[in-house]
Amino acid sequence: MKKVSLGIFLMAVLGWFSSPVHAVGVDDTPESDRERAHAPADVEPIIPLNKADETYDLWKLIRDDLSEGREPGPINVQRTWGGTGWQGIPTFFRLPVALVPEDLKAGQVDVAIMGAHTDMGLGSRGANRGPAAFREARHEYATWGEYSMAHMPTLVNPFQELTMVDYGDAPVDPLSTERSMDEIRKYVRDIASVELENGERTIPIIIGGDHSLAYPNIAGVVDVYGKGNVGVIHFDAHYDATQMMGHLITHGAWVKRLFLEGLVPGKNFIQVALRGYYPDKDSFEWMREQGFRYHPMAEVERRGWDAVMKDVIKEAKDGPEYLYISFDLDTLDPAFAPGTGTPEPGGLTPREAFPIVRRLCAETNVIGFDLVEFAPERDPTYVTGLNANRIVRECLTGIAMRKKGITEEDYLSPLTVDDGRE
Ligand SMILES: [Mn+2]
Repeated sequence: MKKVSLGIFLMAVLGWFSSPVHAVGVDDTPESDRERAHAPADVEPIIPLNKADETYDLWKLIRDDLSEGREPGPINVQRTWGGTGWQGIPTFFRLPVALVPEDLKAGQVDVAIMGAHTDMGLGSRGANRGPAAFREARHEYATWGEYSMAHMPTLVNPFQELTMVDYGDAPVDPLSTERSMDEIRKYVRDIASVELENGERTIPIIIGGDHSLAYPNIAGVVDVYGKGNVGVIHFDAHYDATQMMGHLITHGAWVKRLFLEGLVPGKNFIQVALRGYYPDKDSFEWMREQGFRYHPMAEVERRGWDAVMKDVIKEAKDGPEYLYISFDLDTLDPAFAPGTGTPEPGGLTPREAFPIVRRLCAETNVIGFDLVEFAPERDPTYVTGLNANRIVRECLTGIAMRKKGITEEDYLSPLTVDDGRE
């Protein structure tokens, strides 16, 4: 009995089991009652919500005067022309704010960064403070506004090349992942729907929040670009295609949902940095059946990062026209990202992760990006925050390179990559 409880506890924490059979895999005695313990069909398992409660929809009710008395367009809320990373009103990178899609259109906004503070899909909390901590940028010295700095290896400054805004946070019911999904999906769709005069669309970047929100993020861009037209690069220690305790959406179930709904073809789903204990044997077999392409850390150990990175970028180009990147911070080794829900030793270093994110954003047609599972209260030194910040900067640099027409493979500035001596 004790053994079973411990097993279930561990699985709950790690989001571990891929089917009811595995849920009881710890106790495999054939006569186990637990093994047959399905919920009786005539029992309603959910306590209904009280729709008469005046706070029922409060979390998603939007003010109706957001555009009143002003021209549409991004709103700069900073008092100074620029400043240090920790100075000013905490918007993402101290960018101007946009409140409605008309602001994105009027400002011809290339990239809209949005927070989504989901935290119930984890079973191991803390990611709901991710967007706020990212905006706060406590130890991020890089300056902003008129003083913004170029990315050194490429000498491209995304803050000069791109028009970007902080689009605020998507509404999230802090007590329900399920209720939050449609709202997040709608906000992502709103952003991606904005057509720009240069023929592109506004790119949503979503700062999480637990990984459940990758489902509405990807569904939201698929609503705009069409089913089967968006490939996904999924950076993660875990494969996130299970279902646990009957929940059809959690931070470990969003991949399964995408497949159940036929939103992304298997061949165009590429996983990078898998390790630890999940996926297991059955899960790897399922992934192969679905046609997944996967690059676990075992492959990195055997072939080296450069070879794997090259293959991922090649595969990313061999698929649909549009690409979405979902970056779980546990991709990075816990040495560099302890502030995350399910840290897993043996991960990528920042030196490996930065170039692949930048190159994908520069060399392929990335139309959406999320950075998830930033749990700042488990991050006493803010090293996770620094790396989270930089991962997003690498992607912004890549998007800026693409906009400038720098799409050659693995571009680096000849000036900064070496000192020019033979
Ligand atoms: Mn994940």
